[in-house]
Amino acid sequence: MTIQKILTVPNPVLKQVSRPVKTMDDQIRKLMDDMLETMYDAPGIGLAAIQVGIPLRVIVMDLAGPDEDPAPMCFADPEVLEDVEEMRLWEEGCLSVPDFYEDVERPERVKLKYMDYHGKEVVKWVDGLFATCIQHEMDHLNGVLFIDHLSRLKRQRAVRKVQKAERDRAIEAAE
Ligand code: K2U
Ligand code: ZN
Repeated sequence: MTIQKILTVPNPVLKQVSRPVKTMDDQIRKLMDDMLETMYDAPGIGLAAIQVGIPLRVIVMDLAGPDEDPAPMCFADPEVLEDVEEMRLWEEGCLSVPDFYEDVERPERVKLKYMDYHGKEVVKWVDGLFATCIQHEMDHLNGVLFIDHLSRLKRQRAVRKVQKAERDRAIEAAE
């Protein structure tokens, strides 16, 4: 398995709309395996394929706590079939917008349809952190970042903060 580089804002690749997988095969499973290794290394609890530069509708997640056994989940071509009116506020972060966190409101439950690691179709309702995270990741598949749900001022602050941190790292590395 291979750890991939995670793209960060303002990389325009992150704004691309990803293509459907349609059928599961070993190449997609290898991508999912690499994404899981990349996510655990970051560390994070979710990752969309576009974040490692692959414009395919593939997501991996693991919501297990630090004292629990890993519980990796893989999703291909996920769709939200239904959601609820009740909204939930959650302080979100993103591996493509490092060290920036802001509250985002999303439907607290969604009915999800997707193809699993073995190509089986799954339909189920999810809620809590699962609902928040899968909606955050599905936004990535449509070229949308969580900062796109914020005011322009907050979004600009986030991008400037990431760019400054990357400049400072480059200067430190050159010294
Ligand atoms: O898309 C990503 O970069 C993965 C996010 C997933 C996430 C976003 C919002 C809310 C929950 C999860 C990263 O895992 S960000 C790191 C993180 C971890 C736990 C809770 C919040 C953020
Ligand atoms: Zn993200």
